[in-house]
Amino acid sequence: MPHPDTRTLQQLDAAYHLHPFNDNAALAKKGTRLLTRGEGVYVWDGEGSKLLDAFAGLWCVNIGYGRPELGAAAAKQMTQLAYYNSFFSCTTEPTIRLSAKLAELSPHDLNHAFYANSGSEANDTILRMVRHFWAVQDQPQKNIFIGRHNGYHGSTVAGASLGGMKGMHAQGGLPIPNIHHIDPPFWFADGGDMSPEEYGLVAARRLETKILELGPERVAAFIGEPIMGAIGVYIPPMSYWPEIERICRKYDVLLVADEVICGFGRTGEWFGSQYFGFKPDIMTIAKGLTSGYIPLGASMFNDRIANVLASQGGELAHGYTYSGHPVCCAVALENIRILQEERIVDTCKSDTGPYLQQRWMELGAHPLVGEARIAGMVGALELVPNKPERKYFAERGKVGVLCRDIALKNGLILRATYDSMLLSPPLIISRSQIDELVEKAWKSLDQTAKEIGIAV
Ligand code: PXG
Repeated sequence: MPHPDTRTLQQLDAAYHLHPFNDNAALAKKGTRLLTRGEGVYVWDGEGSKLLDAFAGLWCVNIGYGRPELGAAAAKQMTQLAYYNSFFSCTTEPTIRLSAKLAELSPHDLNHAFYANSGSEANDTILRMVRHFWAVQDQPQKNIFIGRHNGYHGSTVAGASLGGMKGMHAQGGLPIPNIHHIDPPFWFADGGDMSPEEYGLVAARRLETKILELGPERVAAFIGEPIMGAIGVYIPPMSYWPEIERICRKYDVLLVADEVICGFGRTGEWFGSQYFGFKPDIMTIAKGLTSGYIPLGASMFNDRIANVLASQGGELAHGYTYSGHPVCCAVALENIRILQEERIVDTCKSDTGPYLQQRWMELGAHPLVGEARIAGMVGALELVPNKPERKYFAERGKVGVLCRDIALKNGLILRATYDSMLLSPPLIISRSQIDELVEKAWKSLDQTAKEIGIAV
C-alpha cells in the first residue's frame, strides 16, 4: 500500500531537510524516496514497493529490520533511567555491562571502551587519545597519522581528515595538519601483472616508505579499514595486513583498525582484523554494534594504551554528553545477545556466507562484470566496458548509477560507488533470499548492459 502522505512529505522534505552527501537542489527536483517499514531483509517505500535491502541500510542493519526486542530494551531502559552522564564519577549499569561484553568479544587485549555516538566521533576520539598517549611519554612530536587515499573514516573534521576522500578535503580546508595518506590496496586497478599476494606486500610497503620519509619518531599511528567500504569494497590480498602489522611494530607506530563496517560479523568473523589475522592496538566500532537501531560508537583500546593513560595521562579532557548513553548501551547489549544466541555470525561464517559468496561470484560471469569480489557478506561487482580487461569506463560513475536505478525498479537495493555495485545485506539473509538477490542482480545487469549497448 502506498503511504497516503508521500507527496506531501516529499515536499516538506525538499523545503526543510538538507540531506547528507547530496546535491540538495537536484534532489528536491527528483523527490526523495520515503521509507516506511522494515522486516527482516526487506524495506517498503512510500509508493508501496517492497525492496530487498542488499545494503543493510548503510552497512549496519546486521540483525535485520523489525526486531521488537531492541525496542523493548530501549523502552525498559528509558522508563527506568532514560539518561545519566559518565562524567563526574558517574555511570550506569548498561554502560558497565556493555563495556565488559565488548572486552569479552574483542580480540586479544582490546579491553577498554570509550563511547561516542557514531563512527566519526569514535575516530575523533582516537586522534586525540593517540596524540595524548605519545605526548605524556615525552614524545609530543610523534603526532602524525597515516591513512589511505580514498579511505573513509567519517565526516567530522578529524574523521574526514583521516579519510582520504578528495571531494571531502576540498570542502572546509581539510585535512587538518599532520595527517598523511598512502595509496590503498586495490589489485583490480593497481595490481598490474602482479599476483594479488605479491601486490599486497607491495601495497603494504608503501607504509614503510612513508614512515621513513616522515621519520619514525614523528609517526604516531596508521589507520585503515580492514576492507575499504565506501570507496567500493576494496578487499586487500591476505598478505597486506600482516605486512602492515610488521611495519607498525618495527617503528612503534600504533595500528588502528576502523571496524565500523567490518565489525559485528560482516566478514563472518566478529571483527575484520580476525578475518585478516592481525592485531590492532585500537579499533573503532559503530553501525553493527546496535545494528543501526540507535546511534552508538566506541573506540576500543588495548592494555598498553589504557595503562599509559591511567598511570601518566592525568585527567582526560575529552567526552560527549551521550558517551555511554544507557539506552544506546542497553540496545547494543540486546543486539549482541541476538547475534550470539541466534548464532548469526557463526551461520554467516559456515553456511549462508559461503552460499552468498558462491552465488555472488557467479555474477562475475556476466559480460558487464570485470571482477566479482566478496568476503563474508561484503562484496562488489566492478562494471567494465570491455571484459576481461581490468579497465574502467571512460566516464566513471554513469553506468553504476544506471544499474543502481534499474535494480531499484527490480526491487533490489544495491549501492553504487562509481561503477562498483556494492553488497552488504543483513547477516540474517536466508538461502532463498540470496537466490532472489542474485536473480534480481543478474536481471538488472542484463538490462543495464542492453541500455548501454553491451551484448548479453
Ligand atoms: N568508518 C567507516 C569505515 C565508515 O564506513 C564511518 C567511519 C563513520 O561512521 P558514522 O557513524 O559517523 O557515519 C563510516 C561510515 C557510503 C557511506 O556512502 C558510508 C559511511 C557513511 C556514510 C556513507 O558508503 N560509513
